[in-house]
Amino acid sequence: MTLIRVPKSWEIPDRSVTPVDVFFNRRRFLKTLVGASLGASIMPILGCQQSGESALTLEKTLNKPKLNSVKRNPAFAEVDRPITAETLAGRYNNFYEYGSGKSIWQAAQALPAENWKVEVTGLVKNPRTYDLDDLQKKFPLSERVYRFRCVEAWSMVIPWIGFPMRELIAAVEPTSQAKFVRFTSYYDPKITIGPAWTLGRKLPWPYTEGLRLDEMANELAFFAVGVYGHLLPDQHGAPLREVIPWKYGFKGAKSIVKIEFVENQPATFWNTLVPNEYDFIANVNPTKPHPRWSQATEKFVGKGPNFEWEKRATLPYNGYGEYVASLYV
Ligand SMILES: Nc1nc2c(c(=O)[nH]1)N[C@H]1C(S)=C(S)[C@@H](COP(=O)(O)O)O[C@H]1N2
Ligand SMILES: [Mo]
Repeated sequence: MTLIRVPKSWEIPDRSVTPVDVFFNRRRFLKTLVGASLGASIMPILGCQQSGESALTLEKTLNKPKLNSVKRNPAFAEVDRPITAETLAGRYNNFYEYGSGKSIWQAAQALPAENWKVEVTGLVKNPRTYDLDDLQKKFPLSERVYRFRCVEAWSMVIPWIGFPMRELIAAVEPTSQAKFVRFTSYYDPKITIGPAWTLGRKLPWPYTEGLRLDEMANELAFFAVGVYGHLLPDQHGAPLREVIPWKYGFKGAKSIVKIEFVENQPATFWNTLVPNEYDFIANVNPTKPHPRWSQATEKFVGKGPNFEWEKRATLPYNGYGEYVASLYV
């Protein structure tokens, strides 16, 4: 197990990490070349993007119904660094269902977010299937500005809109047997066109993640239905995703279709694929390096509209120790 390496586009040792802005510009440059050589007819999206008369611009994908009446929670109104530009967060994503690169915002528009249903099931007194309307009626929405830290060592600050996970716990009432929760993301290989195999290993689709129940009940654990003042764009995991700000980003499953309360620690996507690199707990921890790179510092992207970034010291628990450190003593 420990000998198997599954390098993803971003899994590169710290010493050879390409600055994010350079990486992005190079990718765009390469795509432009590819688009030019293949011709606009087989690359319609790229072709449109370049001519500016686009069927699918980034702005269109971000233009979701506004959540105007939602108030920012004063306890989470700001952090120690600026909010990342929406047009940056919306075009630099991880969403393997739509591809292993960062530029999945176009491919993710295939996600059928309309008439969404999420099944809440398992060891609960009140199992129930909710649609997005039910969720918004049942759970009052608020906005929280959270730091966001990917295990790849880039970070952002994102203004999420949603509701605390503990509200769902109160509604469905897990039984005393329930010790963990498992989240399953939408998966349909006809639509989610991301890789099925990597280096001879089958990816354990669908994407799943999990938490201990006491982690889920923590004040910070959040379900997002919106971001930047409107409903979630598809690339951010519409219409419902987890946000766990003290853990690495991969813990936050996108486009959730199922929430199961279970007795034993559930298998999860990255932990199943590469267990020695992605543990179940995955708390942000500057003193615990990833096997292939340091986690002592991070590249904060949020200084401007593009990939201007600054190097920052990684904060234990991503800066949320006062809320969560007691969970891990
Ligand atoms: N279903 C699903 N959820 C996912 C992922 C994914 O590939 N599939 N990637 C994770 C990772 S590694 C990160 S860093 C965040 C990225 O969220 P963002 O694109 O909204 O910034 O989503 C997480 N949730
Ligand atoms: Mo990530």
